[in-house]
Amino acid sequence: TRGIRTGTPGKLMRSGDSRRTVICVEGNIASGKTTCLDYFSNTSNIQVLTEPVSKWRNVRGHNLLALMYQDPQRWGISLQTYIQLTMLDKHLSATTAPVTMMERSIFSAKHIFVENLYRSGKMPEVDYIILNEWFDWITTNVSLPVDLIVYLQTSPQTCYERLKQRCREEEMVIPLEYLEFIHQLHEDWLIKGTSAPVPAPVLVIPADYDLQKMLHKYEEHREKILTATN
Ligand code: DGT
Repeated sequence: TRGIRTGTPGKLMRSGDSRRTVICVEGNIASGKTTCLDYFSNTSNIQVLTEPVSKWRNVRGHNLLALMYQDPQRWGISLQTYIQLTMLDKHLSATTAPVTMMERSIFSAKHIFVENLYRSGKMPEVDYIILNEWFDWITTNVSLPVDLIVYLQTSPQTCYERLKQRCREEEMVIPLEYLEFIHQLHEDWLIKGTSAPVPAPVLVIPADYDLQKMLHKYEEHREKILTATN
């Protein structure tokens, strides 16, 4: 049950929302978000919400993610509309733990991926306008609080190598330039602050290291992440 009600500044919000802390983990494709979430999922009091990629790969039998990579002009708006819905659902999902850690957010879906499709000429202007209007409506009328963004900062080259290693079928068509573009959009948004409003303070964790070193980094940052939100 969602328990949505109208909250004080007139926005729709989850009931009991005020006590919940929300952390979003952001970063390029294959930057290691899943490893980060896995690490924190072993911490009591934290509930981890992974990205609903499996839903995007199977919309009643349709692999929307694969369709988007094959023909972004045609399928970009379908995927982004669906991602926006699944992300909204995650932001509003009722969790019992005091801290919720999410993989990505409705904000990066818009500020990174929709922007990327539009700016690289792969999304018609009218599709972009419709997605913007939806995003603006949602963020104006629904309370989507975020308390901290953990940005896993990688080089596009590292992501490219990890991407090739993991061999996710849909992603085999992704060239290095795509990851460079996505990287730049993250930097503009979360580091330079030149593209779109950032919904929360940003903690940057350099994430080009191997798994063992990354686990140490998370150990090192653990307290900071948990207390930065108090
Ligand atoms: P990780 O653990 O850092 O390796 O994370 P990934 O790569 O499993 O997860 P993520 O979010 O980088 O992306 C999964 C796939 O979905 C990847 O092919 C990129 C794609 N994707 C994620 N969000 C969006 C979006 O809003 N729009 C588009 N077009 N693609 C997206």
